[in-house]
Amino acid sequence: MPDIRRISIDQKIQEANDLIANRIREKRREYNIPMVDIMGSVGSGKTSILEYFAEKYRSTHKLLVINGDLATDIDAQRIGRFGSTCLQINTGRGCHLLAFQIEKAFEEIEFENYEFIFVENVGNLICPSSTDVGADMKIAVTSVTEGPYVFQKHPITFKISQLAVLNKIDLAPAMEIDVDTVISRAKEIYPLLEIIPTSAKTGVGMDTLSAKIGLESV
Ligand SMILES: Nc1nc2c(ncn2[C@@H]2O[C@H](COP(=O)(O)OP(=O)(O)O)[C@@H](O)[C@H]2O)c(=O)[nH]1
Ligand SMILES: [Mg+2]
Repeated sequence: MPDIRRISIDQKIQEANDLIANRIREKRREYNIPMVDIMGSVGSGKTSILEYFAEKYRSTHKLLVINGDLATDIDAQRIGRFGSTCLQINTGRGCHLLAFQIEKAFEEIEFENYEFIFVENVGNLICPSSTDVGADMKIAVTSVTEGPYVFQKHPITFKISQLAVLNKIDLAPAMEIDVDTVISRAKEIYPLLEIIPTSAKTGVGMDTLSAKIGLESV
C-alpha cells in the first residue's frame, strides 16, 4: 500500500497570509491610518483615479500608495509626480499582492508621516479578490470600455468588495453603454453593493468616491 498523504498547502498559506494581514490592520490602527485595496483589470483606471486624488489632495493629505505590478514602476511614477509616496512591488508572475509584501514595504516608511494608504493591486479582476492584504476596504474598479457584463462575470470579486466603481462613464455614449442599466443589472446580483459611476478624466463621481472611502475627511 503506497504511503500517500494529502498536504493542504493552500490553507496553510492562506492562514499565514491572514495572520500578517491582521498584524497590518493592528499596526495601522495604532496610527489611525485607513487603507483601501483597489482591484481592477489592467486599463480600468485604477492609476488614473489615484492620480486624480494625489493631485487634488497634494497639499492637504499625506498619501502613501503601494503599487503592485508584474514588472514595471510606471504607475508609481505617474502617481508619484504629484508628491505622494509610492512604494513599488514587482510581483513577477504573481497575479496579486500578498500581505507579507505589504508588510515588507512598510519597513521603508514612517507611519506617522501618512494619513491614508492606497494599495493599487496587480491589474486583474480575479486573483486579488482571494487575498486579504490588511486593508479596511476592498474596492473593485471596472469601466464601461470593458463592456456591459463585467459585474456578471466576476461574482466573487464583487461579492467580497465593499464598494465598486464603474469608471470612464464619459466614454459610455461611444461604447453604446447605458450606465444606469449596467448598474441596475449589477444590483440585481449584489443588492447591497454600492456602485459609484465615475470619470477619472472629467472628475464626475470622484468626490462621492472620496467621501465613501473616508479620504475626504482624513
Ligand atoms: N476617457 C477616460 N479615460 C480614462 C478614464 N480613466 C482612465 N482612463 C484612461 O484609461 C487608460 C488606462 O488607465 P489606467 O489608470 O492606467 O488604468 P489601470 O491599469 O487600471 O491603472 C489610460 O489611458 C487613462 O488615461 C476615464 O474615466 N475616462
Ligand atoms: Mg495602474
